[in-house]
Amino acid sequence: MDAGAKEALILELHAVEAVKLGSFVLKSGITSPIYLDLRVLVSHPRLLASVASLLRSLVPATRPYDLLCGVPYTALPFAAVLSAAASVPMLLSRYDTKRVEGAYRAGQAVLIVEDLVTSGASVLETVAPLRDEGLLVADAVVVVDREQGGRENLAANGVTLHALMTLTEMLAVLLRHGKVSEEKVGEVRRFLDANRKVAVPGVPVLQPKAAARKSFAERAGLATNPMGRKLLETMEAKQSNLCVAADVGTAKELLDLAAKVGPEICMLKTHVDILSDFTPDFGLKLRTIAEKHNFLIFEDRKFADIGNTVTMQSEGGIFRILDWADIINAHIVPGPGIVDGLKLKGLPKGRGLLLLAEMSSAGNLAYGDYTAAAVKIAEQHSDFVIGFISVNPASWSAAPLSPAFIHATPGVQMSAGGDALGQQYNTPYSVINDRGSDIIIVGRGIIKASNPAETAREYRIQGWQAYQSSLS
Ligand code: 5BU
Repeated sequence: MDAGAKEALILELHAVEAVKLGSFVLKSGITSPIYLDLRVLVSHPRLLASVASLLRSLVPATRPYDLLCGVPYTALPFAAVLSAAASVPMLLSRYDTKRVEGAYRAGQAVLIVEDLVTSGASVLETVAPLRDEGLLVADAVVVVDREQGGRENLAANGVTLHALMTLTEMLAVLLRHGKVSEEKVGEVRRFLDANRKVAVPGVPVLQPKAAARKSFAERAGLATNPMGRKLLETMEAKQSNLCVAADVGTAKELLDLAAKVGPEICMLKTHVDILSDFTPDFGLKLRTIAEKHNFLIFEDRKFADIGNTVTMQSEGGIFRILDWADIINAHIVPGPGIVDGLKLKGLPKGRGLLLLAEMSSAGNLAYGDYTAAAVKIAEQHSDFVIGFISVNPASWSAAPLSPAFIHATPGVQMSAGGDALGQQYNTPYSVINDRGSDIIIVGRGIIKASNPAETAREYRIQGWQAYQSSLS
């Protein structure tokens, strides 16, 4: 939505008294100096229709949905108006009976419609019965994001929030138009700062791990797998928590890139199966560069089969991955047997394994119990598993994870955003400091830059500064 339309909408919401100032106890139990009452929109059908149509425009065309579901009660008319205007059928998700009313088939995608999000608890209450019926929920549209942890709580549950506006944006417009005083805005800002993370019962809250964080050097001493220790020591020695994703089409380009970014990185990530000119000496050539610049090689093969098959896939074939990759990774979908299979040949060669506990792409299914299962498997195999592919490890369950485990996070660029195929980007600072990860994995942000070596240096500095500020 452009700035002019947003401003007009905010002023209209104010005119119909949807914005109330005073002292209010919210559903989550906190007392707020501002209350947004979007129920009043039922008395203003033209405004209701325009809000519904704006909500519809929030969802990118790349994220199609089959059904709509409003969160009771305020958003039900929003969803109904949107449903009628867009000819998209609607469902009712009843939190009293936990039943879903309306016609649907398992596997259909449902867009959640909500008026405002504080902690995200109401959205999650609505999502649960839908998912129990086999429906897929990846997106929620909302009029106002109160910026109090809802976005993060929802993301931790696999739901991407799309908001028409934030509370901060709303206040800025009202202040500019003399509808609220500076003093009141200050009060609301202080309130927001003090209540950035409203918990949802049963949902882990985003909590920077700053206080509990140990340095990479200390953690190297705790590592049980030699490759995990080597990675942490390399990070400390090079003052780098940057991994470049070398997603180029040929071995020649990859080796060139490795030589250029080598001094800046702790690890180079490869997808060997995208190289059109792969030859068996590729591994040796890459290892020579890795030794020269002191970085580790991570083949992002994402093994995903039964133990017996992955043993063969990792050791043999054309690529002979275990001959040259220091670190490999695996999905946990097949269960712990996949780790046993990879360990069989990988551990004697001194390799390390990262488990995919989360993914960076929109609508992915690795969250909640799945992430918890990855942690459990890692703990049972801490001789071989060195850590995780993580997106928001700070939001994982309360049980403390051994500091020896390393978190590596893809989906990183200098500014947040995404690509046309579902990739979602966070900034180095957010990934390391807010989300509690250790390593930033950067692909196109570096390899498509006009000067990859210089850009890698900038990312290394950003990543390292974020790490340092998370220690203090
Ligand atoms: P990008 O160009 O920075 O978007 O590249 C990201 C890289 O990380 C790319 O090689 C992906 O295959 C890889 N990746 C990812 O993006 N998201 C994930 O959840 C995992 C890997 Br696992």
